[in-house]
Amino acid sequence: MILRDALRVLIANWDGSYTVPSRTLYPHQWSWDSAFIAIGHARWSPRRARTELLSLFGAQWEDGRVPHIVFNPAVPDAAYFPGPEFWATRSPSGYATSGIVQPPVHAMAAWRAHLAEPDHGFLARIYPRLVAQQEFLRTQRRGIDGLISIVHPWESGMDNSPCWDLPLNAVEPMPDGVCRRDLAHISPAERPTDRDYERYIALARAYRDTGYRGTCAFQVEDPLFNTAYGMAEHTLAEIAAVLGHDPAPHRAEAERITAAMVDHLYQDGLFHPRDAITGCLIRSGSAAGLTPLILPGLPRDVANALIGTGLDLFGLKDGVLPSFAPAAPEFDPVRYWRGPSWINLAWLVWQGLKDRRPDLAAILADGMISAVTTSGFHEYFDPFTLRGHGSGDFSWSAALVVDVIAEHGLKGVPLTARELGQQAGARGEADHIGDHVPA
Ligand code: 2M8
Repeated sequence: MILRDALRVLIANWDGSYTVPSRTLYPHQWSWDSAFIAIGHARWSPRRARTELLSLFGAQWEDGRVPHIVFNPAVPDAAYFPGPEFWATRSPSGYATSGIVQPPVHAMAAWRAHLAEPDHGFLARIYPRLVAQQEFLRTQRRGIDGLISIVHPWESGMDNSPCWDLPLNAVEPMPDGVCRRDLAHISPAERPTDRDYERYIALARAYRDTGYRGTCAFQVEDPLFNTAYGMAEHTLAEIAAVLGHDPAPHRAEAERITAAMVDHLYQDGLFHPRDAITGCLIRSGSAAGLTPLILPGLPRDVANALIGTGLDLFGLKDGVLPSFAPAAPEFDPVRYWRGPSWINLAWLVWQGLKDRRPDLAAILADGMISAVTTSGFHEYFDPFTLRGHGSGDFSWSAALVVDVIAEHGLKGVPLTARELGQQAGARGEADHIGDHVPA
């Protein structure tokens, strides 16, 4: 039943060559959403997974950046703010896009699509694009200690995290021209405040006015973003080996970034963001600080300490991972990225625990399944009551739970792709994905 429902969400949110995160709140293509969604698609329709990723990379810029939103021209301007008019830019292929990026989790998704159904042609097509995505980050965002910076909270993917409160204080809010559409769908108690939005817009406007290349008032080295970057290099090494390219430079880069993170972002059992302008660590209780667990080269003592922090501060044993430590004063169980549990964060930490602590990984997998079984495929969940918040029928919640069920199973028994398709009753749909396959 839960699988059938998950696939119903993914099918309903499919737009011909990609999946919208939500029909109401997010009616375009989002970058890291597409990667998480492709990870789910890979379990029941690898073709859909490949198409999802190729369509996103079809809007890649010449400098290698993969924009965080690719706008669908058929969606009215009033449906989402800030829309194409605000960003005022296009990809070389002609798509209206935003000019900022999101965590590069796409190589992981491409590799999973390939493992699900080996396709050399797909890998050969996507590999140079994934390399260019990393190259953009290296050339335009790397600081003196070798860490990658984000220039907007939206680039973290965890937009409203309390971690950004301090660096955002340096940004003058700009109420002019802010036209929130999100509140037409979701209660203000579950979304960022107007003040936060005014700062988001001020920052995005200032970056836009530099031609999306200049320096910004917000520059942060974020553990989740750098983890995604490092993981991308690990995965590119695997892909390079299949394609007959040299994997060694990717491995070396993955090791280098892991060491830089441990040297500069790790303190007292957790990774913290660092303000790249002041050089100060933003000591915080964000669950992003646990995601380096997925890096294979993480020193064992650091991994063990992270697990200890996961148990002490984030209640890992309860199976539901809050996005922010509940004991922290900024914690809010229902406001976007300030405490609720998100399936993508839990999924990343689950990946990091599978080899290191299979017992805890199993608890987390059951917790993800239990959240969606209790409340449906919500965008986020109150970590104590499991009540759903934000958008309903949210694509990555559905997609990643498909992945969890495929591997961990329902009641701990994994499913084969065939069983999964049969249970979901959607194989037919999987093969009919529409005509719009990216060139
Ligand atoms: C949220 O972000 C967008 C801006 O990019 C928004 O609030 O309008 C975040 O949760 C982000 O991580 C996610 O990619 C996006 C679409 O699901 O929504």
